[in-house]
Amino acid sequence: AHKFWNTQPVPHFGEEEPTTDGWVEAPKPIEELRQDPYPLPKDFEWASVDLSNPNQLKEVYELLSANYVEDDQAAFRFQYSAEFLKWALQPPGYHPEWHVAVRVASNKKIVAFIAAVPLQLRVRDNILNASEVNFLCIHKKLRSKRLAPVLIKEVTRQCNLKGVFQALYTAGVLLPTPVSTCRYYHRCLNISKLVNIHFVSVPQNQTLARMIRLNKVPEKPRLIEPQYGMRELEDKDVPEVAALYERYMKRFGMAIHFTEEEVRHHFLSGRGNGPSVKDSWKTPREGQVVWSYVVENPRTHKITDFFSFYSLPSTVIGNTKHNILNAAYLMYYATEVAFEDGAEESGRLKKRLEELIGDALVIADQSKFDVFNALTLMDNNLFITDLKFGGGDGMLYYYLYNWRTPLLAGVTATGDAP
Ligand code: YNC
Ligand code: MG
Repeated sequence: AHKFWNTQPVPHFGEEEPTTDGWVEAPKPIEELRQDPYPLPKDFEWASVDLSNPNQLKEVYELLSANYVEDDQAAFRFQYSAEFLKWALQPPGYHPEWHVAVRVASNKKIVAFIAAVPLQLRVRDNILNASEVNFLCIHKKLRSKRLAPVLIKEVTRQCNLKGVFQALYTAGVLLPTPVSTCRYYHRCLNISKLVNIHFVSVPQNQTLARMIRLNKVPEKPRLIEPQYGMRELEDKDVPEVAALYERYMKRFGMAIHFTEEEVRHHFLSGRGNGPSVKDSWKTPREGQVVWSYVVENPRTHKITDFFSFYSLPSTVIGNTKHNILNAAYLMYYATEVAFEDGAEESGRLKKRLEELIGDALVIADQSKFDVFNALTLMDNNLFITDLKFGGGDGMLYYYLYNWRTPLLAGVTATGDAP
């Protein structure tokens, strides 16, 4: 088993859990690296994709729409929007060479893809100049031909050529060897649609009407009232939010470090076109990928909290009434309200996170999302039960390439997104 992964610089199954952190394989000087691309089966060729070119963006979008990740029952398939792909794959400092495609030599059709983006990753006390690898996809007609290892080796070579020897990646499948394991949780918003598409079913001892009533969320976010000071994130908030993010992430064993420029990209640039409207929580913008809110203390004008979520629809496979499941995914958040006067008292953080994420649910509901998803990472375990999230079937495993570390309890990287 694992003919490919056994050859890679990752901890293998059956090895003892590491007690210290460090690379598996030493970094190599550039001149010692392989200079030419790995060979592909005949009839195929490598291409780097320029996602700034609308035609090439559309080609990747179409490959993924038809061939990317499905659940175990093949009922739903991720349908990343073109705007999402640009946002996720063109962060500050991105390299076009890391957007790797395989084309059919004769007709130039894209049949496989893998992408990496640069990031600074903190694992315990070490800051790594790493990449995040995502969107590995092979056309359904070319599966099980050992093409995936070739794509992985080629993107690794491209990372190495830029001096990057470590990577973060997540997958729904178990491979050697996760540093953390998370479960997906789902907060149902549009019950009748979710029942119709068999995302959930009405339990034996319940009725649809009762289920709808139990899952109803308020019509207006609580913290939007002026005395609390919640509003949409604005450009002027970026330095303060970056600092707040950094302080909160110290709680976890692994976190992505964001520069101010990266905060601007991840929390603001994905927000679509159109002005910041006063009641933006009711109406999403055209092409909006990310929703970001802050709480500004009305007295001190300090930003005390923020939260964000992104839109990732899925295709509903084989349903005649609904073909799209509109899902929101919890991204990053931070709060200092529970810590204001010294040490956190038990229960205060839980209460504050329930207020913040409770309002995120209201905003997502107003923006017509059917479901709001979260993973068991960061401090999510504090609020998922009381905010009525239910455990899903899906798992998400977190992996590090060429880096050993003892098992991590709380991770902060957020799933199938940057
Ligand atoms: C997977 N998801 O185990 P062994 S997640 C990594 N991630 O190798 P073949 C995977 N490896 O076990 P197929 C993988 N899935 O024999 C399978 N593998 O050692 C391994 N699905 O290759 C597998 N996207 O080509 C086996 O398999 C080998 O034709 C078999 O292709 C696989 O993006 C796949 O789920 C997933 O498109 C491409 O099934 C295909 O089945 C597909 O015969 C639907 O491959 C879409 C899907 C995966 C989403 C993701 C993260 C990818 C991380 C890749 C690893 C990166 C390492 C770091 C590199 C940079 C380093 C630096 C610096
Ligand atoms: Mg294959």
